[in-house]
Amino acid sequence: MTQHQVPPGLIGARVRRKEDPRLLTGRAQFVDDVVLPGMLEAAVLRSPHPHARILGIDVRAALELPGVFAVLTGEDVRAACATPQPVVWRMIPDQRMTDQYALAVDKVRYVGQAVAVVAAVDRYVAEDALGLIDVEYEVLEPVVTLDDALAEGAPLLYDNWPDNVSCRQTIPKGDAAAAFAEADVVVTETLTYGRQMGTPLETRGAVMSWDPFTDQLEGWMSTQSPNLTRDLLGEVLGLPVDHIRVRTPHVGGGFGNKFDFYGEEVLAALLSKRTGRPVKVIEDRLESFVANAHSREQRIEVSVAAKSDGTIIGMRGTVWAVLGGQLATVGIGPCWLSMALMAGPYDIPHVEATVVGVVTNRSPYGSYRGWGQPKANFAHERIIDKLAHELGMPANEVRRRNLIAPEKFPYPSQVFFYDSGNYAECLDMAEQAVADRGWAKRRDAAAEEGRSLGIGYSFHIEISALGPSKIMNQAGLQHSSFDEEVVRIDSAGGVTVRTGLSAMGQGIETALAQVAAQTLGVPLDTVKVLHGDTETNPFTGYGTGASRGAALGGGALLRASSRLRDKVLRIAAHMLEADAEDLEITDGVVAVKGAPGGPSVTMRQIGDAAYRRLDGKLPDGEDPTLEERDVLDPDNVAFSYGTTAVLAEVDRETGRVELLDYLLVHDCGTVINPMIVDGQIHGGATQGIGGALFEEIVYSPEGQPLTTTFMDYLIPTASEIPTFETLHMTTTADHIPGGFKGMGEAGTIGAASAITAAVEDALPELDLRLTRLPVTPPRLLDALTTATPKDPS
Ligand code: MCN
Repeated sequence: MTQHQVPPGLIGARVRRKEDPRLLTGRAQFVDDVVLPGMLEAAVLRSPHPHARILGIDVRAALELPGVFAVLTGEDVRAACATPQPVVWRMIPDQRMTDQYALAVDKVRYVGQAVAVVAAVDRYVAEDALGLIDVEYEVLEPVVTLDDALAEGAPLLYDNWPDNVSCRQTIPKGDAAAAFAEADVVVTETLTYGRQMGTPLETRGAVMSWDPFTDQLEGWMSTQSPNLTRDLLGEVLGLPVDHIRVRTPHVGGGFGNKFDFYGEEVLAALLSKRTGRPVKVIEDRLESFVANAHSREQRIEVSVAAKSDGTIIGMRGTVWAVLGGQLATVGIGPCWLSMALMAGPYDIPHVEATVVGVVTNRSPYGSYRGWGQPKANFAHERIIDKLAHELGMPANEVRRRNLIAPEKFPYPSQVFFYDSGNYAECLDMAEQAVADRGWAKRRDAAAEEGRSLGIGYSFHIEISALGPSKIMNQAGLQHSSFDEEVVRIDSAGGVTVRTGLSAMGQGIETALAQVAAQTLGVPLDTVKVLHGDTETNPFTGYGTGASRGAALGGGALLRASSRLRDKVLRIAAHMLEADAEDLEITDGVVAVKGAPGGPSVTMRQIGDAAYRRLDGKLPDGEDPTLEERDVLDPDNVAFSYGTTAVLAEVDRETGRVELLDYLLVHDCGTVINPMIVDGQIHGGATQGIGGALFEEIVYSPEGQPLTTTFMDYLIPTASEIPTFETLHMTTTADHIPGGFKGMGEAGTIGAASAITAAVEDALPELDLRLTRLPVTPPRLLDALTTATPKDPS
């Protein structure tokens, strides 16, 4: 058996999630449940202006309020910190950095930027004290939109920059100019992706406790990346990392936002140092809308050069990243990825893609589930649809003609090597499934009744299993991206897995337990998975992001568990006076293969032999205890992929789009738990639907955010969400033990492309191209009234 094949069993089983009973019975503990003796609570004063110079801050009245223990301003933070807030993705070497601290020092550059912070006996007093802080601002002209920022003579966000451009990079593959010169047809599109963000049920928060006698810092945080957070805290605070412990209680949703490292955790640490007491800071929902990483907003110009038979020979594109007032932890990362993956799953020999990062007076642009991929997908899928329209071919024919063929893997794209896949088969499966379900008949029958139904497709790829650390370092990541897993059988035969990966709802605890239980041959409920503590758990580079948990954690754990199983079998062989090769482990009992009822030993007896009663039971030369660890730093990332098909209905009177059916054919290599994978796809697709039809963070022309409650920022509810169906295919990642690929972001990536295509299909008489997201009812009504009828020729 090769390393990427696993025998059927618990891996691949739809077992119920181990995490759910705690969550469903209300026994889960979140950061706000952490209460320490003498703990203070903090509140943050935030800028009401999008762009202003800070002329002075008077905190005297706030400090005098009974119950207030400390007030910090930007100058205090700068003096106390070793570095500004770090940016870990630096793929563009000459990028202009924004070097900001947890509190604004000289200028504010977005509404909601933190300006001062108060620690008090409780949040009420802290909030009252905020009202007593007097900040003198010189209000400056805001730079609200991309066009404002790029305009000749635009106000500058950074006085020492020549313009508002933070970075620009072009990555070529082949000779795009030559391809465009010899094309039969060239199509061009300008696309606008709206500004969005993840909205976890639990907002961000931290409790920090700085021991003044030992300089040990203990933190409880709602973060997806405890190890990275510990490292970055160390960097900013100038503390050795072994003085810092980060714990993550339950994380009530992360969605990428909680991957980033925020100023509030630094503020709580500094306040704790200043007061000698633990300090809690919890973001409220309004703060969440302005202080959380925003994402997605881009303008993308994309063109393809094609032959008249639909073969694409060249692609050009520019991603205009509408960054906020300062760089977030991931810097240009997500926007760079939109550029790097613009050609998507297509075998295009000549590509020239550019990313330009532009700062504006909006909240910082950071991580959100999918990273740059939904935008890259919107670019390549919308341009495919347009090319098909231009050539009078079905869009899926154009896709099929250009999808990377299975024999071309590993396939060199502009930047990455795609590892494996059978893309055309995936598209075929989706088309067949749609045909089997009679969607076209439903559409045509509805048309007879005067209703407007349409079918849309998209094809997506997803980068996952983020390693290999050295290459990522060379690409600009200021951190590692390997994973380490530890598995131990205790003296009573129970299994404990320790992981540095963190859980935020994606089911990693169950998935890892399945891998360990199957490999060790023990019942699932005897496996405990411990996570969320940097002191007691192994180091995971990066954090839980980039859909790396199942592949890297699963792969490392598979190897560690296999070695532990070998040791168990050696001990059992000694105890049973048998040959280890003749033994098997079933339900935690080791016995001779094919000899039911014969001599056997239980995991508990083996635990006893390895920990307590070594004499005579532990073979000579075998160390006591039962523990193994493994590190996985794969030599490539892994690309999963899928086809999304959507059946949508458009209400021509209201411009409302209703999703009637939603299908995804998906391949993430070996699936550990198909039930969780389906759930991940549903959750991701729900976010994708939000971004396609409902969610947008809107700013007024003056730079004020207008969407700061769920009354304005419309996340889809159960009534807007269709029934999802997922079909699986399996192309293993041969460089990952177990063959696992990641998929946690899959649903977000292809949703908007498929939905916009379905809406266009529902309005066949109109020459309608939907290029702006989200497609809200007013936008669609506007498009309906301005679109020209299709040329009947
Ligand atoms: N899985 C599997 N077999 C595979 C791949 C995945 O069974 N071959 C299952 C596993 O249970 C695994 C889960 O799917 O735990 C997701 O796996 P993976 O793709 O490795 O993703 P990560 O564990 O790295 O999770 C991160 C990813 C990202 S980047 C975001 S953001 C995200 C997400 O997944 N945020 C989530 N899923 C989320 N789900 C919930 N409920 N809440 C979030 O905030």
